[in-house]
Amino acid sequence: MKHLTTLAALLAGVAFAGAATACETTFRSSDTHPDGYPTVEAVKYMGQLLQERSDGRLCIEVYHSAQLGEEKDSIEQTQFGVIDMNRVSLGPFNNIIEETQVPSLPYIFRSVDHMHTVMDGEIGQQILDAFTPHDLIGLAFYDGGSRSFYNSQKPIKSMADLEGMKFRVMQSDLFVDMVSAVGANATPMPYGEVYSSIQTGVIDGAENNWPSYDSSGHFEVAKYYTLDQHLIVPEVLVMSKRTWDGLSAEDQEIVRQAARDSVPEMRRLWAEQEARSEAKLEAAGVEVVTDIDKTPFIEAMEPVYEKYVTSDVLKDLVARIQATE
Ligand code: GTR
Repeated sequence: MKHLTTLAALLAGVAFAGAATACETTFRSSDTHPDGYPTVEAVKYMGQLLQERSDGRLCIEVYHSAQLGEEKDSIEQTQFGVIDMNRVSLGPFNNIIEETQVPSLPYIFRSVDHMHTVMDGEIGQQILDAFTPHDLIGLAFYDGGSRSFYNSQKPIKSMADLEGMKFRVMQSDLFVDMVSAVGANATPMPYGEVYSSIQTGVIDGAENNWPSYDSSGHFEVAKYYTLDQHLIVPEVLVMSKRTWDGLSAEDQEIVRQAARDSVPEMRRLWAEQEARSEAKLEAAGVEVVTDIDKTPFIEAMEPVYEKYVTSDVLKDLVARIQATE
């Protein structure tokens, strides 16, 4: 019996090693976040599903920590097919794909639940489909929590406190206008440059969710965090259309389904990480302002909607999101 068990274990080991080395295709997937971050782990999980469902043929290797470049550049590389897959915020797509501006509008979603309902349904599918003419296949949306302002200078207790301050935003014109709308100045720059820019005083702060504020270390140089929650901008997992076109229809379906099936795991990891980061940073001395009146912020965003929601497609999307319960 003992021998049999040992033999079974050995065989299982051989089978596993066989599967691990049998990858015919390994997709290179980019992520700006460090190893262990929910998005990185969710794509690895998708890789496991893919490997299982393709009898070990299709694999994913996640290049975390911006090893393949900052988001804007890595998106171009994905369009060219140099990078196979990319997990990115919708923000850096705003200047390229009009439809991605809608879920990136400040205060468009009433809550994370509202965002999930919208992005899991027809509207989300319409936005995923909008990637195709830009040489990308939209596979699934991931969570990015809600983003709020943090800075190195002072606690922001009302919109007036933001007057004249300088904040980094993602490379999207929409976010530049969003910051101007609340009376501050925006500097678009890659994520990797934010820490030193705050440290050297080039900017006063930035805006992000709890897990990114934590993992980027920005809290070390900007300890005032105000939960105005101006954005609930989803993140997206895309595949290069070049890579996609090289797959059989059957493999395309396996990829699509594995991406979809990684979403619940991503949301589980996200919820855990959000709670962990919040507790960690509060213990580290971050000063959080929670009782902020969001109404003036919401009202101030009207010119942003007027400037960006101009085409019929976007007007329709905004109206449908607002009508979604
Ligand atoms: C994070 C997001 C990243 C990146 C970053 C940023 O929340 O997950 O994809 O967009 O923010 O601000 O650049």
